[in-house]
Amino acid sequence: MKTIKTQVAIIGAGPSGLLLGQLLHKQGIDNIILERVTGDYVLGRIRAGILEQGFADLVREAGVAERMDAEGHVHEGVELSVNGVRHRIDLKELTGGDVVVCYGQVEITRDLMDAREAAKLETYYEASEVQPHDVKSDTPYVTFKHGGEEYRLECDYVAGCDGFHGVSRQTIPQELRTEHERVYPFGWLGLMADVPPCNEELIYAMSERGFALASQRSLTRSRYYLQVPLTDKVEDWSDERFWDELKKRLPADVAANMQTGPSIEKSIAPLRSFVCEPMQYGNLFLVGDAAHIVPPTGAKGLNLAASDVATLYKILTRVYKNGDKDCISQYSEIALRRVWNGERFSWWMTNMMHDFEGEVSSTGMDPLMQKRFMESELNYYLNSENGRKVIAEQYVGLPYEEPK
Ligand code: RFL
Ligand code: PHB
Repeated sequence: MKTIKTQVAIIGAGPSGLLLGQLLHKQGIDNIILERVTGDYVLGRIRAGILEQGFADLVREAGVAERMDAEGHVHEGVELSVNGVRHRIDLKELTGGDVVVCYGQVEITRDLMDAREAAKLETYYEASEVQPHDVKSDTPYVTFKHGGEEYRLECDYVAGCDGFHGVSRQTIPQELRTEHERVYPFGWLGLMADVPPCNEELIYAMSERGFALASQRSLTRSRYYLQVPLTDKVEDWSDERFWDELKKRLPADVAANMQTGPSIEKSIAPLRSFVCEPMQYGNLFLVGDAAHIVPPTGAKGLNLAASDVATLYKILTRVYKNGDKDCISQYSEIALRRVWNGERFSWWMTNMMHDFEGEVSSTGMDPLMQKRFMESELNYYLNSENGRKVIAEQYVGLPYEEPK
């Protein structure tokens, strides 16, 4: 067994692990990342596209913002369409200046990987059997296998940035964690194509045929989503069928101008709300999807991961710079406050904009009554300036809380 040492062992080289690693490095805090798959595999996961300003600022603080600032597009507004009627939410005006940045998760991950390589920071890709040990003690360690060799990584802290299916959350004894979960009765079918976006800003569309989202990655690359039954398979959806259905769900004038083309990616993601409490156990911290999942309707998943990273990075900086070990215990509480807010917003947006027909309602209402209430709620919010302000404030993201 080969023994290696660092200050913070990071499990997972997704955006959470890479961003945390970069921020800690900037503060002179040593870290090693252990990742189960290859870097290329990580970059093959097409996911988020919308970054809150807080996230963008954090990427700038990490010194990795050059490409994001050059190629990312600032969006000052977002549209919601209700049965073909378009409503614009002016994010900038309603929030007093806040906006979101449209820049893909793949791109941000690649920028973080490049920066990590340039700084010659250690990352073990294709590390198998990763397992944290003794995380309640002052001498935790993580064992793993790499290139046919067994390793013992000794560290002060373990950051579990290993996503929903990772090993870190399972390290917290079952009787000490509570997992809250809601699985929605539909999924999102996503399609990427090298065609110009159908609109300058994103359009979230609620329609009689179900939900659709028109998003983008650049002026020449579009990302679209359709609500589909969980029983559907990607093979059921030819490109032609996708484009036809999308046009029926988006406002007619938008559909009329839509450019279509061959897909370069197509996949179905299930929708889930999930929170694990607490988010820490001794010297192990859960970060990002390892601790919580939101349905993508509010564009909050990656952004919540970033606020966890911000909290943990500030706490660890205090520990190493000021010797203030006591502040460690604040992590879970601070992170969870923002997580629950993002969870609630994502759940609410999902409820208002999707077709739940067929799901047995837990409210005791018949499905049509439930649907009418949702439509009424959505119309109320969109037709009132106060209502639009509530959506705008949440969409751009609440401020990060500073540790005490
Ligand atoms: P990730 O990205 O899942 O990375 C975890 C990493 O850990 C590795 N790993 C392990 N490594 C070592 N040992 C083990 N035992 C391991 N087990 C796992 C994995 O290989 C992986 O590399 O989690 P992270 O870093 O917390 O990042 C979270 C985000 O990826 C996620 O929240 C977002 O993608 C969610 N999301 C969106 N978020 C937004 O903020 N805005 C959006 O617009 C948005 N759109 C989306 C989304 C997620 C989607 N899907 C498919 C889930 C759209 C979609 C369709
Ligand atoms: C995306 O571009 O992938 C995207 C944008 C906004 C969302 C979800 C996904 O709410």
